[in-house]
Amino acid sequence: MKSMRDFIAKAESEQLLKRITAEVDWNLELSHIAKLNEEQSGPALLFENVKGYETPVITSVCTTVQRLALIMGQPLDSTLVDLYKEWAKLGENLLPPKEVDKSQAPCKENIVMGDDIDLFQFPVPKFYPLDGGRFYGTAHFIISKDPETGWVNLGTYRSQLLGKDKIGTQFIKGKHADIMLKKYQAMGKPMPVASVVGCDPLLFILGAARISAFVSEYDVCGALRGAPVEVVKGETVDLPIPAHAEIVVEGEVDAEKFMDEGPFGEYTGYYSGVGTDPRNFIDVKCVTFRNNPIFWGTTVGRAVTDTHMTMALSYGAALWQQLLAMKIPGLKAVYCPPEGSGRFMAIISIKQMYPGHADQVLTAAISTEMGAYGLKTVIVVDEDIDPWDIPRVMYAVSFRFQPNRCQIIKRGRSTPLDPSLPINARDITGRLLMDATIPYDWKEKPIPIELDPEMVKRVQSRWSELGL
Ligand SMILES: Cc1cc2nc3c(=O)[nH]c(=O)nc-3n(C[C@H](O)[C@H](O)[C@H](O)COP(=O)(O)O)c2cc1C
Ligand SMILES: [Mn+2]
Repeated sequence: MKSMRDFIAKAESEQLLKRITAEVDWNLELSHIAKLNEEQSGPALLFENVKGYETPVITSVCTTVQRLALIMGQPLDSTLVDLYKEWAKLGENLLPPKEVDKSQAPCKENIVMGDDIDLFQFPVPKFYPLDGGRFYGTAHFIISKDPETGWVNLGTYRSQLLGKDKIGTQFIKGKHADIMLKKYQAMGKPMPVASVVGCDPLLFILGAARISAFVSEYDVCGALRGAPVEVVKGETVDLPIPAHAEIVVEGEVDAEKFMDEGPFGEYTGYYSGVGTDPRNFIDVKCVTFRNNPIFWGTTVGRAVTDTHMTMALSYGAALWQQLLAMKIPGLKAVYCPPEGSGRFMAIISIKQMYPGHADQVLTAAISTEMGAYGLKTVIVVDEDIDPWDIPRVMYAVSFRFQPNRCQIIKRGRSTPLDPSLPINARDITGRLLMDATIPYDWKEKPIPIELDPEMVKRVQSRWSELGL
């Protein structure tokens, strides 16, 4: 799968995509159809008739585990945990992108520069009534390059449409684009960037994934696909661009220039602040797009919908991979529930092998790249509990967990989006480490109640006789 068009063809042949031919308004209507559709785990939607526009809009690409499996090229009956394991296995063999000639890059079919640029030519949706405007970049990512090392980063940071050649940015502190932007600022230069809308969906998933610093998401995509991503040089920026992208915006971000941005209905189900804030923006210098481009959006807002599933896959896979890399024995599985956007809670099952093993896993989880940012609650369970089997996890939390053995970490890196913290004090979060295992070091363990196997057989053979 190299492009959004490949995804559409595959999803359609598996009946996982629906074309909407009726006219739909970009102003709230489109997002509300997508949101309600996603709440029912509905199909990917290709809106072919957006009021006032020729360009179609696709939404709900990542909403179900089945479609995540399709994107990853895995069997359609895979579970999220299967996908984490596959990701961790394939993700080891980083494969850099391959540069292709412009003639082989459909993203260059149309090139618009300077005064001719008008981003209002695309059917950019407005998602929720209190949103500050239309959001151009939701299912997109921003490409930037570290000025010192050349490391190329792909990061999904929302972008509001602020003018015909201006889109907002919100690089949260410590995100890779933020780290890079500060370096350009120190050099007194704006940062060249490119935003990509519409591409191999795996690239977007990786844009939103917590891949370690200094690693390019392009190389991870190559690893997961088993084939390098085909990239082409930007027209005005020295950045590799996915050759099969639908719409590419090239421009620069000046760390010292601001425009009013937001608010935006975030994946926490709340607004990230109380109103508009001054934020950096992309001054757009060039737009390139395919013939008949396809615009892509993801509904954010209240869980569980498209963004939450995207994050449940990439955050869970990253946590699993990063824990494996620590070479802790006995790890069985990890589950990051989509209800927590895959990022606020993790459940880990282990086969305990020594005293303190469960504690080691708990503290390891919050020390991974993924866990060190915003993960608030970690639960470790014994191997007889599947971490995705929430009723069984509740059983373990009820009958094996003991509050006197839990640990509260008072300070850790937070996300400014966490609505459980006051709006002006969201830099630092606490963390809860819950050991819901039977302690390894207990000499006398609770004796489980077993049924008598002979009697079970006998009763089963009499089942219909008993009228059951
Ligand atoms: C739809 C969507 C919107 C997002 N918006 C932002 C945002 O505005 N700012 C931000 O810092 N992270 C945002 N994120 C989360 C980042 O994509 C995520 O933290 C990712 O790891 C950033 O890339 P990086 O690790 O290379 O910095 C968003 C994720 C999704 C799926
Ligand atoms: Mn990154």
